[in-house]
Amino acid sequence: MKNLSNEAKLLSDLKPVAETKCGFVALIGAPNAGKSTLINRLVGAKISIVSRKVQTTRNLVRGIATDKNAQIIFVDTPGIFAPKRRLDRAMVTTAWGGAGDADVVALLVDARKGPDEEVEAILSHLTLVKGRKVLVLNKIDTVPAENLLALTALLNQKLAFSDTFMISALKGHGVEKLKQHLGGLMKPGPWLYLEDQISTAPLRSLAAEITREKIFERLHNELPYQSTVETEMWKDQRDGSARIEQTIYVMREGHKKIVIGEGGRTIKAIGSAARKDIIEAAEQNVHLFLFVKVRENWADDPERYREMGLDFPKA
Ligand SMILES: Nc1nc2c(ncn2[C@@H]2O[C@H](COP(=O)(O)OP(=O)(O)OP(=O)(O)O)[C@@H](O)[C@H]2O)c(=O)[nH]1
Ligand SMILES: [Mg+2]
Repeated sequence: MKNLSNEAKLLSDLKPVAETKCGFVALIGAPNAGKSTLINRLVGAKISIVSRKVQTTRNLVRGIATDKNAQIIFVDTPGIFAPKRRLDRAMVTTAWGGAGDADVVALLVDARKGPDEEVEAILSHLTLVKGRKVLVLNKIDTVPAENLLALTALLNQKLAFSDTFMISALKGHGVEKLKQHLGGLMKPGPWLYLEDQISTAPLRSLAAEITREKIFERLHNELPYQSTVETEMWKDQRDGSARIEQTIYVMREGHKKIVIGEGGRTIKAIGSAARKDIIEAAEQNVHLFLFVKVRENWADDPERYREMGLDFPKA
């Protein structure tokens, strides 16, 4: 009797392991291809910030989705381009690192742009990356259908993709099918994250990213890539709300003036837009306090890289 119940217990322990599947899918592509838009759509919530401008994502953002018994851990990566500055190099190295560690690499290509120089460079490097590769043509809402077949043929000639998908991350077309396919590619194994977890980033980093997105939206022309945001304090209050203090680092005194704006108008607008999104992400009321600090060389400061989740490139 004892043995039997032991056996039953053993079986019940083993069963979920045998049935579940899990794995990593890296989304790579040129800047602005729509990687972050896609990961948000796959996960069903905003976990990675999006903008019209290139080079929005700076580090690896993991989003967790499930398809039946498969847990798929998507890794959003910074856009890959020819890096110049130290921060660019850190971002591109990180993106390729994400691709190398994944079970499946999904290359996102902006169907409107097609295989430009950036995509060509990624394709030639991608041949060196092991593992299964799928091609995802994004933004199909912007091009006539006949162009897509030609583009599929051309890109598949350059690299042997196991499959090609045509999607609109923005509108959602084809995304479910892509998710199901990727779910089918996951290997048997236990889930690495809890069923209801959608991201591995702590809320405080997401909150900092949200504020960065709002700065980007308003000030990209004045401050291209010249700011970074850190959440310095997140304190849950008795009434269920959170007091959050964030510092916006800029490079020059002049930039500080731009962020603050006339009579504090700009920073107020940034703060209220960010607060709205942070409330949604945190599911609690939020009091957001923003501070602006000048750090001429923040882009050369290892501490800032650590906060961003990037390795600091020596040169
Ligand atoms: N029309 C259209 N626009 C899209 C689609 N997917 C993304 N976009 C837009 O493309 C722009 C860039 O999207 P992101 O998701 O930030 O692109 P990304 O690849 O993450 O960019 P980086 O982080 O800079 O590498 C945004 O303005 C999106 O709204 C799509 O399917 N159709
Ligand atoms: Mg992005």
